[in-house]
Amino acid sequence: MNIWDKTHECMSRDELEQLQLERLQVVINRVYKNVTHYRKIFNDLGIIAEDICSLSDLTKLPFTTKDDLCVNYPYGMFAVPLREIVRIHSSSGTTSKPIVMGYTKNDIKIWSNLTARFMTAAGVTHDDVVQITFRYGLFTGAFGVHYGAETIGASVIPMGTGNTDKQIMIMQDYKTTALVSTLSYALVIADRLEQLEIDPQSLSLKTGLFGGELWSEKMCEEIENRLLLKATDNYVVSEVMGPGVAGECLCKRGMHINEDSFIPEIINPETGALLPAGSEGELVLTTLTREAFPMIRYRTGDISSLDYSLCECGRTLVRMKKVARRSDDMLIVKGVNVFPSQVEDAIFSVAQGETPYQIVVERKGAMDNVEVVIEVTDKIFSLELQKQRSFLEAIKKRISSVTGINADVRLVEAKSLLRQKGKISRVLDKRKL
Ligand code: DLL
Repeated sequence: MNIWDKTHECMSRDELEQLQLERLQVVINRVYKNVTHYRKIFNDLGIIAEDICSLSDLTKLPFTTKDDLCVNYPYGMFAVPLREIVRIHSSSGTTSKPIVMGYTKNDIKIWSNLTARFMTAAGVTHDDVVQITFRYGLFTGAFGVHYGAETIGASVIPMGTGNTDKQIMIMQDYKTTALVSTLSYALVIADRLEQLEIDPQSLSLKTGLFGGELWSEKMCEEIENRLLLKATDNYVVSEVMGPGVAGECLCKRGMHINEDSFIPEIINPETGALLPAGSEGELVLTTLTREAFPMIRYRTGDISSLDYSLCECGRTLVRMKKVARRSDDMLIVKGVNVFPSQVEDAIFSVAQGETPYQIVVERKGAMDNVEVVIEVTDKIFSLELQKQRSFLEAIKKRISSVTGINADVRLVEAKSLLRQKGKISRVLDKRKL
């Protein structure tokens, strides 16, 4: 089994912790000097950089949340001037404004190498032809993996999303060996291959790198059998970097976290208390190598646990279990993060006030489907049919522009949505993940 960076992926725990502490102290000094948000919080709490003498002192520091990042939109959390930023990405915030992440030249270099690590761990080499079906653009997914694959020396096909028939044609003709996608999109490809009566044996696929969303062992087996490849999971958090935070090796006993770049902690999501090794709780990450956008104790909202036992692959990096669920109400729909609050804002802004609604998420075949069901109110009822249609269309457009997903929007009779203690639950997630 190949290892991309033996020095950092196979360090003894003592060496690793020494490196983490040195890097952490540098980060603390930098954010204090350069990021007003952190300077203010540290001053309020009376924390000085010298207070951080050991890794366990990390718990003295405050958490960073998505809301902190939203408040500091767009560039407030940057630790370098804009002229040093060479790339800007964004991810969904809890409000209608996204979170904006910046990268220096060096950040991109480090990111590419961290991504190269999990791709190598999944079996990718310079002999591979890598087809990337993530969306290119503001999302971190496609570019992160793209640069990682190029760093390895593989041949990259930057397909982007959609157009499944063309994806399949290219997969056949260009002899794709490694497929980068969400697992649900890989299932769509498998369904289409069946419809077109294309035998997967006739393809050259060997490796599937599936990140960005929750998937079960059962789904993994299904895709391995249908596409005849080895599937591994990898974990993406844009706020701390993008893809390359953690990824499975072929032993598939959890995703190795790149601990020389991120310190992981598991906390009780209710109290914020640090939990002992092996406990299930919310994953918190502190970046150690990000120059432009350092993050101290970032609350990912993902529930997982850490396994420090040694892995047969030879990597000493801790493994995080597959994400079990979210600690908040964030939905992941076709790999896109959606907060119910964003959808609610979209509905209320078009309706010019509160109106009863429910978000219904289902899986239709392999794909997620979102429907927003809105109860007819007197105000809506009084609109003529044409105006009702434009009203629904305007909500659909607004949801799409804020969240990036296409939802079906329809009206239902007044008082027809199920109420519990007089309240409609905002989300009905019917998917069995
Ligand atoms: O955009 C994730 C993505 C990448 C989607 C590529 C599609 C294609 P973020 O918007 O930063 O990144 O979303 C990060 O996605 O906190 C988890 O809740 C979830 N997530 C990421 N990887 C996994 C995974 C994209 N392997 C959020 N398993 C994270 C389960 C995952 N959930």
